[in-house]
Amino acid sequence: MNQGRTFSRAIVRPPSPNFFTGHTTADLGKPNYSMALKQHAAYCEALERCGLTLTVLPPDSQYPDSTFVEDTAILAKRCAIITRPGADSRRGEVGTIEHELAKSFDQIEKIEAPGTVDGGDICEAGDHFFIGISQRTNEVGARQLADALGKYGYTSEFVDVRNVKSILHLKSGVAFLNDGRFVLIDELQSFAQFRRFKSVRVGTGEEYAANCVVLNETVLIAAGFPAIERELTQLGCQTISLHMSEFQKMDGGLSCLSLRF
Ligand code: CIR
Repeated sequence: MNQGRTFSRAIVRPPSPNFFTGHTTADLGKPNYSMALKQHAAYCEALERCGLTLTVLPPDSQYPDSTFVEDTAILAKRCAIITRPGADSRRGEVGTIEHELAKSFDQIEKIEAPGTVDGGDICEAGDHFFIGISQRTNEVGARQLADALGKYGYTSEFVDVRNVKSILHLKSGVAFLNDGRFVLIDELQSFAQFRRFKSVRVGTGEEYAANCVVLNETVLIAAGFPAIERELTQLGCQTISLHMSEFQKMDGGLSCLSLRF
């Protein structure tokens, strides 16, 4: 498997002042809004350093979780798929995203009720996609997504993470590196879907850092997790580490703050 994908653009949306009212299972306290804005700005700057041109949507207080744009779409090279987020309160987030994506994608598919899919459950690995079935992505949605991807020549397989209590989405615990390796939390190491690949193990206490983002020649990684960062560097990855504390408080990782294509 060789990802070989070049990214040139991303859509982001800074958090709105009420983003602390969004969904969370983390017990890390209330996010500090001005710090969240600073962390988001640094994130945007890192995307630009990786060569991406950004579309910055205005904060949307109607949807407190709307800064987590990744959950609203799956952007493959040959098509975009608009999701139907698993949380009721997030369903309306897809409207502006679809409008935005119509400017760049000729082929747009949609997940329909009763299917639900959150983009955070979808791990792209070249022309193959791992589709997490989670508390947010249901089997109907996963099947619709697999069919939609299949229309464009992509293959996929399901990974049921409903019993992996430490993660909200599949990608909270896995990332695909360009060289065909997976970054994996311990609980996913034994999954048959990943056993056939080389992996980088994320140790105890560093699980949050499994959600890293490969962008062209660079890997974005959450700051404060030295063991995994050292390991990636030793594998030859060029890394940029970013402070994510305020988004972590709302169950958000690095990947969920952008839609990259
Ligand atoms: C939610 O629970 O929906 C948001 N507070 C966090 C979403 C994180 N999204 C992601 O990891 N892709």
